[in-house]
Order: sequence, then structure tokens, then C-alpha cells
Amino acid sequence: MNFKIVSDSSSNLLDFSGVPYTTVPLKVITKEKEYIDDATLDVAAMMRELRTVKGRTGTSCPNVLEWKTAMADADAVFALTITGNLSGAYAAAVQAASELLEEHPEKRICVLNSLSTGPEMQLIIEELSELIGKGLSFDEIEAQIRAYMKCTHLIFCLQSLANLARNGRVNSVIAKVAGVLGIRVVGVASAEGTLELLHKPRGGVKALETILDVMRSNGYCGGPVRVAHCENEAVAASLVERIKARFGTVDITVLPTTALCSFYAENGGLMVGYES
Ligand code: X90
Repeated sequence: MNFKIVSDSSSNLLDFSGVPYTTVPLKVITKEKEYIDDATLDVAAMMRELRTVKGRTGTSCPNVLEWKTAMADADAVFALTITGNLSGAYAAAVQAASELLEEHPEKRICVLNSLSTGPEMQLIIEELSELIGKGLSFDEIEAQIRAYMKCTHLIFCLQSLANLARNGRVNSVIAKVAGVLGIRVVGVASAEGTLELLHKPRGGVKALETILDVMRSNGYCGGPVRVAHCENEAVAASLVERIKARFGTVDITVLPTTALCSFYAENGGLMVGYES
């Protein structure tokens, strides 16, 4: 069987070696322009331009045809999407798989709703790649990855929820009542794949300590960690140091967010994927 992993671009992982891999891009949309979340985009330039843009800005998910095209050249596909509760990406991928399977019943396609995004998706992609590398059957890989996904988590720290609230991805009434539109907030991807706001830490150091506390109380004990940051390399590095200081040698890597996560996490945003 020739296997392939297809992810939408909210994983921030536009390239991945070792196994056939493609991303299908989400888009960031302004009145004048569409930014396609792929490896050719200059994300820093997009973020600069967005600061001066007037009028509505939003995003759109990959369509059925884009998913189908990405899935078409393999016999066995694992497709991973951003949470289906905040985006149409999962529904489009499911539709693409069902159309492809109708045309090619011999194919195997498994569409996985991450109920999350960013670095939690990165962990799932890396695990899929390992399972494929072990030479397991399609069904075994599917069973193992679904089990693995039960113990991966996402925690985030954002300096602004403005784009999330404006686009209806976080309840803006709750955001206002909680008083979090102007200040730093720590939250997690809930079991339903929505944003759950947990804390309003005062100060950057407190925010990092809060992330560590939440991870630990949620069962983290030294497994792999994937960090993504939006123009916040120094604080991401400081989080890595703190995790190592508390847990010792940890397999931990840091990536910048690409377009979709940059748009919603906004400047200063941190996202952390980990295993419990
Ligand atoms: O379909 C679309 O247009 C995309 C909509 C995406 C909406 C949410 C993206 C959130 C990105 C923010 C912090 C982590 C949130 C975790 C949610 C489960 C990053």
C-alpha cells in the first residue's frame, strides 16, 4: 500500500519528511486580498499588512476539491483536520473522502477530526508517520492513532482574542464578560474541540507558569512537546527552558505559526501540544 498523510495547514507543518505528506491550505481573507496558507507565503508580511487593513477580515477552509486532489495519489490516506466545531475543514474532508471512495472503492481513507489544531495536530502527524514506518496495516494504524489522539492535548496563551471573537470562533459575550478581549488569556482545546478559557494570568512569567501547571494537572509528565508561536520566539524559548527545568530531558521543538494560526493566535500567541 502506498500511504499518505494529508493535513490542513492549521498544523503549521507545511513540510514533513519521511512519508508522503501534503497540506491543503486554509486562507486568510481581507477585502483586497486572499492569503493562501502555504510554504510560499511570507507570514510576517501578512501580519504587517493585516495591522493596517480596514474592514472585515476572516478565513476560509479548504474545499472538497482541494482535499480530493490532495488525497488522490495514494491508496491509503490519513487526513487530519482542524477541529470540526470551529471550521468546515473536517466536513469538507469527509465529503472528499466519500466522493473519492465512490470513484475508487479499492482505496482506504481515514479522516481524523483533531478536535484541536496547531501543535497538537503536529504530534498526531508525527505519530502517524511512525506507525506507517512500522509497516502496520491500515486498520491497525487507524486503531492506534485514534487511541493516541485521546492522550494528546493543546494549551494556548493568547494576547488577544479579537480575531477569534470577530469571526465567531469564541463566544464574544463570554469573552467580554470574562474581560479577556484586551488581556492575556490561557485556555485549552476542550473535549468538544472548542476554546475553553481558563485563566487570566497577570504578567508573562505567570502565564508560562500557568501553562506548566495546567499541563501537569492534566497528566503531563515529560513526554514530547510541540510549541508554535506567533512572532514570539523569545517567550517560546523561555517556555522550553521552563519545561526542561521542571521535567528534565524532553523531546521538544518549536515552530512559527503559519497563516491560519497566526491570524487567530495573533502576535505574541503561544500554542503547546503535549501528551498526557
Ligand atoms: O474554517 C476556517 O475558516 C478556520 C477557522 C479556525 C478557527 C479557530 C482557529 C484557532 C487557531 C487559536 C488558539 C487555539 C484554539 C484551539 C481550538 C480548539 C489558534
